[in-house]
Amino acid sequence: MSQTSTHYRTCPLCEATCGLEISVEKGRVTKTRGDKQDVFSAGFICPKGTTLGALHEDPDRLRQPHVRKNGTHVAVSWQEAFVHIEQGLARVREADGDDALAIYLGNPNVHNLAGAFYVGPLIRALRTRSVYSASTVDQMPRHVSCGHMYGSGGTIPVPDLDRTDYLLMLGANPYESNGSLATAPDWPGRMSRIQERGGKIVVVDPRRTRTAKAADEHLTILPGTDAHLLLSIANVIVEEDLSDAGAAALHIEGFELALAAVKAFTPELAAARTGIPAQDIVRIAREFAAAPSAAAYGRMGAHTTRFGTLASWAADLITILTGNLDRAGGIMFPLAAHARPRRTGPGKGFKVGRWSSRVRELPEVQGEFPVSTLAEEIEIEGPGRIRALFTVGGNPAISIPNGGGRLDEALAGLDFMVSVDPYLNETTRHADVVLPPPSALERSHFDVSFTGIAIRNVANYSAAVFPAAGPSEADILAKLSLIASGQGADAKTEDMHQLLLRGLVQSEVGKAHSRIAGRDVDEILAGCAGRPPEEQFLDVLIRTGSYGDGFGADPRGLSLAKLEASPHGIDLGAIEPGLPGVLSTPSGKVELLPEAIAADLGRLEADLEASPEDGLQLIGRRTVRSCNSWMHNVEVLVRGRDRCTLHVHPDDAARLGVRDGAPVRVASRVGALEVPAEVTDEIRPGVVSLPHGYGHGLPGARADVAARQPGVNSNLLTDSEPMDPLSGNAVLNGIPVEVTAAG
Ligand SMILES: Nc1nc2c(c(=O)[nH]1)N[C@H]1C(S)=C(S)[C@@H](COP(=O)(O)OP(=O)(O)OC[C@H]3O[C@@H](n4cnc5c(=O)[nH]c(N)nc54)[C@H](O)[C@@H]3O)O[C@H]1N2
Ligand SMILES: Nc1nc2c(c(=O)[nH]1)N[C@H]1C(S)=C(S)[C@@H](COP(=O)(O)OP(=O)(O)OC[C@H]3O[C@@H](n4cnc5c(=O)[nH]c(N)nc54)[C@H](O)[C@@H]3O)O[C@H]1N2
Ligand code: SF4
Ligand SMILES: [Mo]
Repeated sequence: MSQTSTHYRTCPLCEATCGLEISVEKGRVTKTRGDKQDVFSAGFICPKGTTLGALHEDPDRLRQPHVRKNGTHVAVSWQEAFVHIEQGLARVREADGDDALAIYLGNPNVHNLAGAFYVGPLIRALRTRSVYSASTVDQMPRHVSCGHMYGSGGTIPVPDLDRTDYLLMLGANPYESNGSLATAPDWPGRMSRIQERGGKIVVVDPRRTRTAKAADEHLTILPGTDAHLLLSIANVIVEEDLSDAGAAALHIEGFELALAAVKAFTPELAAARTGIPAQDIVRIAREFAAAPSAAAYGRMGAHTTRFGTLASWAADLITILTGNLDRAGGIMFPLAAHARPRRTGPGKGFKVGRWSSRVRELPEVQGEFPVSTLAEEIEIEGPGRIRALFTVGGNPAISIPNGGGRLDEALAGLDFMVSVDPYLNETTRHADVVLPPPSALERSHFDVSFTGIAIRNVANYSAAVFPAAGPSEADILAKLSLIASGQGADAKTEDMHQLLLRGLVQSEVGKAHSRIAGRDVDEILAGCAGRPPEEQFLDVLIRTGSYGDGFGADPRGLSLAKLEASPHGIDLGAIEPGLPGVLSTPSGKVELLPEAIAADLGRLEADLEASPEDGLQLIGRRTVRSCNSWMHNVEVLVRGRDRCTLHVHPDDAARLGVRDGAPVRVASRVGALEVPAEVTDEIRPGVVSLPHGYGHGLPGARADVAARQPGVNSNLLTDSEPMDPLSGNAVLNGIPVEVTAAG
């Protein structure tokens, strides 16, 4: 057997889903390049893409379960770890009941198959409503606005990057982040092709980012005011009679009401709030309406503010008012390989608030509570107080408001904590038991989440590069589910897998419209046997999905085996119009002015009168060599200058007596920290920026490289009180701070 081999696989680290070509020699990765033949990424990668080998070999990555004994984590057998969990869980349940259990799900869950299929069963087995995730420090506003407009939180239109003539981007920096809620490898290339086609890109950001530099126009907005900008653009479109929903009009409810709702939001008032001159707002509105096709696209900067859901809605609003919904070059609904075939007719619609949080009585959204409330739910006494926490692939001690201080203390005070994570990080250092999943190279991959929001319909399966040294993440989560449902540490995970799979197939054959309606369950199960369980799930979804082979019904259709035989992926074509089949609102139409949105507009209108902040406002940023909090342990990515600095505009620096490179003290309502200043005119005066994901080197954490350049935790400054009320999303941008020279 040859000792060198080449493997093609999709990078699971961010939303861009780049294809990698990985060379392996004697069991070690020797080279990683972009896969030029990948049907979607065509060779594009970023610096992180080459580090899967380094992550796999990182000596700090846990290979064995760890249990905390006398304050330190020691390696134990899997059996010992599971018995420990069984006992710990029993203790908490006996003392405080099911309501004392909670779960936090971090970002990597949407980047692997186990997360897609095994997190739900674990939540059900825990019998708890205390579910938290990184979604409420991220994209929850988008789920909520789309849920109200299109009927489901998962029905998210994406900008048609490859065909649009006009892209208005708010609070997104894909040159560093590689994009979000619009999966597209090589944003830079796709953006320049918009310009080569004669199109225009406008970037709205308080910072002159690399993305802003590449754009045709950059508007330096004041933080937290994107909803104002977008509504004033809508106002111009309406006042100047430029609105025309085009072919989508047939499927839109509330058009006239929406036109009336934007009356108050004039460009003059918006100018005062956003810092963008009224004549620019008017011009952008006219350009947007006149463009042959146009798309408004907002992300982190637009969503993680007090008006996040309104901003998300308003971006779709202006796109719809100008006839750009569901057509080439506008915003469109992808159709992934595993997506259910579309059906028309009214749906159940989108509901929030089916239950409420204990302390602040905030509504459940998508089955979750705002993660900003996690600390108080642990701290405050009374029935239902959280006493045991499961975390799966997350680091809330760094990623959520008040993470470093208050949540850190709360975690230390829990009665029991279990983490599924490959690292002892700032959060998992508090866990009684840490269960490490295999590395990314030790598992197969398919992007269930991101093919659903990709700007082109593609399907790409990758096989594992190395055999897994321990149980798969699906096995770990299945075992936790068995333990949580009272079946003990010795229960067989295979039984759980079979139960879940059978359930999926049974429900599918029972659906009148399914491609396998009425078929024999055992026959179908036999048809996808012989693979890891998470792949069998995927196979069932793909084969019963929109392009599927229906287990023999359509031999030309897709199956996992077909994908496996196409290591560079299968291109399923450009996105096609999907109305009305994508909709699941009770009306069966797009709700242009949903009730919840209409009710919240008053809050924005009241904010028109607010005077702009006179002090400094803090915003975040990402750099291409980071991945939230967990990749600062990769030497090649952190080499060189310190990237955890406070960006300060020269005018502010002069006024505050702050020198480039010198330490400054930054204080907010809730906390303070010291960090080196970086004086740069790439940020708007009055605004300062600090990246998140730092604050390493804490006792009990194990990440040697990261600890050498620990940086500071920016979420010591963010406040867990203010929120976007419709989504429960945290406010991570536009935080009032004071900056003073330190030292
Ligand atoms: N390199 C790298 N890539 C990543 C990640 C990472 O940590 N590092 N994380 C991944 C994840 S989980 C996500 S969700 C995505 C996020 O992807 P993006 O949404 O592109 O996120 P950011 O790069 O943070 O860009 C947000 C931009 O908003 C600007 N901004 C701040 N406040 C405001 C405001 O009020 N209004 C406007 N208009 N702009 C504002 C900031 O200056 C910043 O440039 O990135 C993913 N990709
Ligand atoms: N101030 C501020 N705060 C922010 C943001 C911001 O822009 N500004 N961004 C927010 C955003 S968009 C996000 S998504 C969150 C991220 O918040 P989190 O998801 O809480 O944090 P991460 O740093 O992504 O931590 C991921 C963890 O998963 C582990 N991990 C990696 N791969 C796997 C795997 O395959 N399986 C399992 N089980 N674990 C794995 C890593 O070791 C790491 O510990 O942070 C948010 N916080
Ligand atoms: S852009 Fe994202 S998916 Fe592509 S190589 Fe970098 S981290 Fe991986
Ligand atoms: Mo995120």
